[in-house]
Amino acid sequence: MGTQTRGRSGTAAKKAVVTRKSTPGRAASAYKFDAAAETMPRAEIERLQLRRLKASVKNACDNVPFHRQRMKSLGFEPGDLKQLDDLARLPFTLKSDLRDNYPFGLFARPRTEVVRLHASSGTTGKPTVVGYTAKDISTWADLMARSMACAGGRPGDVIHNAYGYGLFTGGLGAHYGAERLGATVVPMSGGSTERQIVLITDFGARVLCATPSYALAIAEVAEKEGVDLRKSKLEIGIFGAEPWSEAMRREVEARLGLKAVDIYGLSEILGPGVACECAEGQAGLHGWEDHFIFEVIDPDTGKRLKEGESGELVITTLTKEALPMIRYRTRDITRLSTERCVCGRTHVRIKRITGRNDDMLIIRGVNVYPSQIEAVLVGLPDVAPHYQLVVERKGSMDHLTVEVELVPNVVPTGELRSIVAESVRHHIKSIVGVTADVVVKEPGEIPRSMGKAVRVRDLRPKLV
Ligand code: DLL
Repeated sequence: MGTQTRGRSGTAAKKAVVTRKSTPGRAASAYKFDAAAETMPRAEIERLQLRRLKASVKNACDNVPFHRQRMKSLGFEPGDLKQLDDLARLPFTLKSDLRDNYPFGLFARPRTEVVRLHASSGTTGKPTVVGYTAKDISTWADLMARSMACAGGRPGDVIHNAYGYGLFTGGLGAHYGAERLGATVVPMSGGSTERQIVLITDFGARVLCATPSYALAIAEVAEKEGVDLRKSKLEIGIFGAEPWSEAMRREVEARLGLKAVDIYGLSEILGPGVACECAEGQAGLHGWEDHFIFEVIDPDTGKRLKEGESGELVITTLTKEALPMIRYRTRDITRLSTERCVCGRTHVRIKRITGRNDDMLIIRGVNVYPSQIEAVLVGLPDVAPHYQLVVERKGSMDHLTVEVELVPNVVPTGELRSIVAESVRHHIKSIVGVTADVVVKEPGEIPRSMGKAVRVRDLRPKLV
């Protein structure tokens, strides 16, 4: 599949892939499209999932006291898994379970078999630590290569990787995936934006990997420097690690002259490559069901929701050795769809993640996700697509201020500022339904991110 097959049927896609396999001069290990895995009929996916689920639950039960005790207290044994629905009998795993078992308590392999650790930044308490065996790293590389190919990447591409390297899974995840794809990876990491632009141009990158907010920052700096990245070789952006809107997709596509594809993942499950959009459809991320089971639950009751209903995504790993996860509550809000995709892949689609449970602001009773505000702002005249939401407590009420920025090429008169402020206020009220103050800032005043953007400054007193 990939860009060669854009808009074609699944069968045509397979043909294109066969051609790609035999291209001379490519590394013998270069990624090969696995039609058997990616276009498997649903009944076959479910048979495979049940077989792998039994093994994964057994791995957790045999090797992780935390899981064993929980199953024992329910009188549940791995052998009780007779059908996929039996998974719903098992309890959820929470981020706090990882913290409570810090650092290696949920590992199902001795530390000596763990070849890599990653960890969250730990801004709230202890970091969450995740570990991988050599086989896990290889599975991750396979799934990232599959995701990149799904996004339109091809063996032989130059892939410019601006995800941060280090404990964050973005950099190394994309790196190993690009190598497994058979591409030439530029391990740039985040930052040094001027240099990013020089190397994207000079090395002829076809694919850019970055958070969408950083991709936009790259576009902005390039425009300031008079470099037109739309004329570069860039064709595909593989963007993720933070919520972003359709409006933002159109904005980045227009400013970088590429097709922007959404990629999803989280450290606790794997890192990037848990799910990825296809270039053909750009309509939801294919969740790789041969390695994971996806459920959507009502975050309040924990009940499983029907296909198409919006709720919290819960993921169970099927093939992870070092850190098997059973019904992990991601906090991410989305919907699932098993509707057939134009690309021919049969794996479930995870619709755009609108935000996290814990990012949701409740302003005077109205639920507000930053991505909803983003969708309003992007595209409004004279407003740049950079913003922050400031939440304060005024008396007993929460109060929202939206900080926006003027585009660079306007004269920032007082009159223009008040017209922009009024227009933003009006659109937020009528589309999102919340009343907000609007502060209009100078171009460049809203902080830019090199990784995940900080969209909310919550100044409310912390509850103790
Ligand atoms: O952000 C992994 C990743 C790296 C994904 C690069 C894609 C690209 P964590 O740092 O553990 O891992 O953060 C995971 O980020 O639970 C979501 O809340 C959010 N997130 C990740 N991808 C998306 C996306 C990486 N495409 C958390 N859309 C997840 C919305 C996303 N949110």
